[in-house]
Amino acid sequence: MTERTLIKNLAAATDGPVSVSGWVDTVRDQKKVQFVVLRDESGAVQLVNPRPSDDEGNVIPSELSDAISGLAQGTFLTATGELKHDERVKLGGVEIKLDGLVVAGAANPETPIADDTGVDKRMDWRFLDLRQPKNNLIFRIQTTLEHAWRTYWVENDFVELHTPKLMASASESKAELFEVDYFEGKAYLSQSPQFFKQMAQPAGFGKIFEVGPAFRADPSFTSRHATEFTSVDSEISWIDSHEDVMKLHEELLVAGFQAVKDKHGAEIEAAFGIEVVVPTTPFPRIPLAEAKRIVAERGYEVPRHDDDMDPEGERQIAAYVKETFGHEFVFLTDYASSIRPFYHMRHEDDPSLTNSYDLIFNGVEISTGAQREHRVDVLVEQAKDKGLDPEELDFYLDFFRYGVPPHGGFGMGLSRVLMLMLHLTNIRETTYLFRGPTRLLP
Ligand code: AMO
Repeated sequence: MTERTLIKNLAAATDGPVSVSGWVDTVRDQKKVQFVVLRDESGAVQLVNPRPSDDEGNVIPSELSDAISGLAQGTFLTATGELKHDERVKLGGVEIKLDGLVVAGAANPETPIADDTGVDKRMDWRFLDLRQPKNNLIFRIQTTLEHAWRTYWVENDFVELHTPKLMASASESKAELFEVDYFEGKAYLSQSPQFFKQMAQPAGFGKIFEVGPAFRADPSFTSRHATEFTSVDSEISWIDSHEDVMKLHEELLVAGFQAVKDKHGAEIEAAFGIEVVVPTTPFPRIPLAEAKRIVAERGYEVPRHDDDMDPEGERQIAAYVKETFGHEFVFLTDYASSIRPFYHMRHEDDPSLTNSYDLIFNGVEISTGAQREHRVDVLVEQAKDKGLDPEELDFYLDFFRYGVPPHGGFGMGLSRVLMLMLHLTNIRETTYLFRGPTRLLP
């Protein structure tokens, strides 16, 4: 049997016998000739079968013609035939004149989703939804993005870690904690690699990164929250302030966006109608208090119930930054201690503020970063200040008792970055299999 050729390689192949494997996109079953558009992971090609006829032009039934007539959309098959270059063929300038078909997995004739199906039902049938070239492209972009990040980290001597996802305690808010039975006791699913990526600093690793799952028992049904998401984390030693973390963060993003633009820029423009903009550095930085003043001047008052920026405030400040600096990113810095975790370092001269930031991209938070408090006595006080019991945190506090360098880092939601890069409005689109309060399948 002829070896399989990927569809994208047909244009460069010479005319002659060829074999392709994929799934049926469409069948046009005409009286004199049949066309099948076959798709694989690399593209689509037209298969053609002129129906055999007798001298008077009457069509003679054939097994191949019957097989084509019976093909349901979505059927996976291997097709063999003669490759022919023909400029008139709109789809890639080639077609394959069929000799035979071998069906590997037939599809049910009724497809449960269509082009106008809503996002939740599409998620029910995610494997069918992902056959759409546009959706498939999202995950090729994700691969390129992660690869570029990894390349950056590796070239800059970062160590890759895989921290445990089964934990003895919370690492972020106790409210969003998944509890699981663990033999005679309980364990918790990791909300963030926070404690263990910090541990790598007294462990002497210097610079680390992790791309891994994080779990949050967040009951909300927003377009940007999941109960399980991929967290992109990095942590570095010997920083002077969160400024050093922001520098790392922006360099990493530039490397990732440049790689995506180079490899997929044209495809993204064709599929999503947008241009990937490689951000310039430095990204704008605005202290949170000033950001609030700016959005107030634009006529939006961030609700008073906490000291944070709400989603509308994030959109407003992003609009301001876009108008003023032409930038899609902005670091909001120096968050109030009242809304930051106990492990954020506070300003030397004003303990009501932290050495921290949120990174906003196209109006949505994609990341939190900070310098960590590494002085154990201060850390204990800050934990108490937050109503935490230092004894419960003893394993973590030990990391700071035997020598530790100043350090900091960030955590970033992978699906959010992709969603905002592609101007999509829901992380369900950029998550391979979304997990939410009412979704555990598929
Ligand atoms: P934070 O809790 O802000 O910080 O999370 C960091 C980033 O992770 C993403 N994210 C989520 N994505 C989808 N669904 C969720 N439920 C969800 N929760 C968070 C967001 C967010 O900006 N330990 C700190 C980080 C650090 O300081 O290094 C942390 O987890 O993109």
